[in-house]
Amino acid sequence: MAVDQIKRLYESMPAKLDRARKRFGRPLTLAEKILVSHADNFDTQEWSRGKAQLRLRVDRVALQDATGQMALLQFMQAGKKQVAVPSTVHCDHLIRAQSGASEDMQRAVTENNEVYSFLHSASRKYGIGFWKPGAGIIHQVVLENYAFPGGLMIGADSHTPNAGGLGMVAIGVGGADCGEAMAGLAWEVLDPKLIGVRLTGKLSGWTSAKDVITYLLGVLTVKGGTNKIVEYFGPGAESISATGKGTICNMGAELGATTSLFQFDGRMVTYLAATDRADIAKLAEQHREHLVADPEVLADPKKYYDEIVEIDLSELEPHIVGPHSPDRARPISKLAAEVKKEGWPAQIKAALIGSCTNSSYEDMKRAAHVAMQALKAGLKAKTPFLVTPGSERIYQTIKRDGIMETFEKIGGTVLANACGPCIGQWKRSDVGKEESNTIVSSFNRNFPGRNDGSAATLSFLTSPEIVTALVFGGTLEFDPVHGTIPGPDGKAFRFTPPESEELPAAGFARGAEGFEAPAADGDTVQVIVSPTSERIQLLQPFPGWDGKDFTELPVLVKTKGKTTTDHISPAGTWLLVRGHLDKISDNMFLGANNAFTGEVGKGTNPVTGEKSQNFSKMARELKARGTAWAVVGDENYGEGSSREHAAMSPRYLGCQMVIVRSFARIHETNLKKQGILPLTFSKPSDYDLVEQGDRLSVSGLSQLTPGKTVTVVITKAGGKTVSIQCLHTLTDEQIGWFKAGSALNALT
Ligand code: MIC
Ligand code: SF4
Repeated sequence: MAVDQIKRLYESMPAKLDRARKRFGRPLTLAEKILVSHADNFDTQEWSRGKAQLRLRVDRVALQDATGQMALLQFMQAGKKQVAVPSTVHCDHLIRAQSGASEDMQRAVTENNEVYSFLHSASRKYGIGFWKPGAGIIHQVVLENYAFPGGLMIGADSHTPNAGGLGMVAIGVGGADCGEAMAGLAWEVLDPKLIGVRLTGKLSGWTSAKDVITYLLGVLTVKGGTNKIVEYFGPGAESISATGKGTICNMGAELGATTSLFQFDGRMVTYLAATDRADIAKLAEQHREHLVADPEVLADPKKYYDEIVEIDLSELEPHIVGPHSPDRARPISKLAAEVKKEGWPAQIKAALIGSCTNSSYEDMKRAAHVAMQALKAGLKAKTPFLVTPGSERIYQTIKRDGIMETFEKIGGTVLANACGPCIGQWKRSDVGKEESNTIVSSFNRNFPGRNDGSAATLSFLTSPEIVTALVFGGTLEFDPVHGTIPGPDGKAFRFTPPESEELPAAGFARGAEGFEAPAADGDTVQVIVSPTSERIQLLQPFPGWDGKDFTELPVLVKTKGKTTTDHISPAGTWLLVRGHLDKISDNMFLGANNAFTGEVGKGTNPVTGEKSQNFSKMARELKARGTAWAVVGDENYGEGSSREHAAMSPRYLGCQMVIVRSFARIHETNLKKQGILPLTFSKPSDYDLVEQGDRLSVSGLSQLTPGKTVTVVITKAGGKTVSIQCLHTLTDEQIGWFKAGSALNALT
């Protein structure tokens, strides 16, 4: 964003903040300052944490190549000539990691040609900045180029909060939200509650930023942040670099949080200056008081945040989380005992560092410091080691500074600057599909099947430096912080804590940055989509609601336990058809645990009785008969990715209603946007009432009213009925989306 736009924002803040202080009758937190300064209309806006729906004006929109396809296809349906806010597209998710950066890149460009041509031509036409494949991972590139203190951004990716490391409110959303903001509409979000995290002490030794968030995940769990903003403050914050703050905010997505952010400080100034934005740093310094919480708030936080967590960084031990959920946390010193108790395979089959969460210069340098110690001691790697740099800038810099050479000397493979193994774009041949095995990484997600498509892989997450040390232990039973491993001379070898400067002393090296500006005259550009494309399918609007109540909808699937968007719409090879709704719908619920039969991805057809049928096949059969259906789900349903395919595929194949114990924020909105009715059981135990073969009815849909419960009648196989109460969070406007068939239909 141009400096003068930021200047205008900062200059407009004092008056807006004063009005807010008067209206609320109290001082403001930083998150509140940013939300208030981006209100579409402060005067008519209702403010009530956890209750009001905020209408905001965003400063930026960021898209990546997997979710961005649907976002652009939806934006195109709005019929606008240009995007209304600065926007960028980043080609990062579609690059498959197989044999190292240069071959992987070449293969990706050929394989994904159709998709890249679509994204590229659409970007050129509509005024969107285009970051080519190889330029880097969306969140790292955004942090290096666009994030700024006090800004508001949305992105079609759940880890958009990474930019909170520079004091920005950056929120992950579905593609439809992005499409609408790009079309010039105000963007809506539930007024979040606020968790204040007060940091004291200092990071030092082995403890790194990653441990702040892995520890917090253990405290708050994967649903502890739902519809909340996590705001960090306190004297300990200055001991964390801006990129370290980015790591913490990035992985705050795993708390289900709306976003996370830090108060503006000197570490942000340093980072902005190092990434060629000294002008923005100066401007922010001039407006510092508006980019931090009010002093009264910081002096007595309990009074102003809904919840407070205190973390003493000096006492914090390095943590490791997993397997299968990022909130399964413990200090690294407690891992070995748990591995034994649980019978998990202790041998580590692969160690991976990088990803959007942990690929700063500091991360790479600390990992290299550990690797150097091992090299000096003559230790041999016991585990394959894969490195994904976050951006071309990081890649060129670690190459210049010899860090890459160190990684290569320990047998490491440097992959393309892309998501790769983090999103299942990893062609692995060392273990069989069903073979139970263990991997460690510095990524942010570890759901079953996430990295290599195999649910038998147990994935643990920790800091890059701990991952690197584990390469030499080769086992989860090694604690690099307190333990030793045998050196080549037979003597016990102990690592010393990693050291690194925060930023490259010689500045960042530059390479092929990979940015392409939009065309000067978009009218001359045509968006390239072949009518016979196997990868991109132009969207047809979903039909509007027929005005009828739901009568005896069969339950296609009742999911048990964790149902992330990776369970509903898996990634990996399915990324190839993210722009083709019909084709991708074949993956629907492939990873879901069936509560009725215990199967994964399959169930009994509620109409024909056919057993062990794949859910998408079942749904297609029901659709062909004109039978709409419903889904029943468990806690935190739709956790994880922002991919709206997890809502669009069900909608496309005939789903009308999803009833769950609780929803993850982004997914609930995605369901609303696509015209599905999302309900929660008002008594969570009513989940247990739904059995195989039951049918669900809802009457009075034309009187759907915000805040009013809905009665759902369960008809049992024998004809007996049970009535239960369900809640919904639809606003009047969102009820309009349901009636129109989708948010987009309501708009056009
Ligand atoms: C993820 O980390 O799960 C992803 C892949 O980046 C997703 C986006 C996607 O599914 O394309 C996300 O986090 O939103
Ligand atoms: Fe890419 Fe992984 Fe980051 Fe998602 S979490 S943006 S897949 S690197």
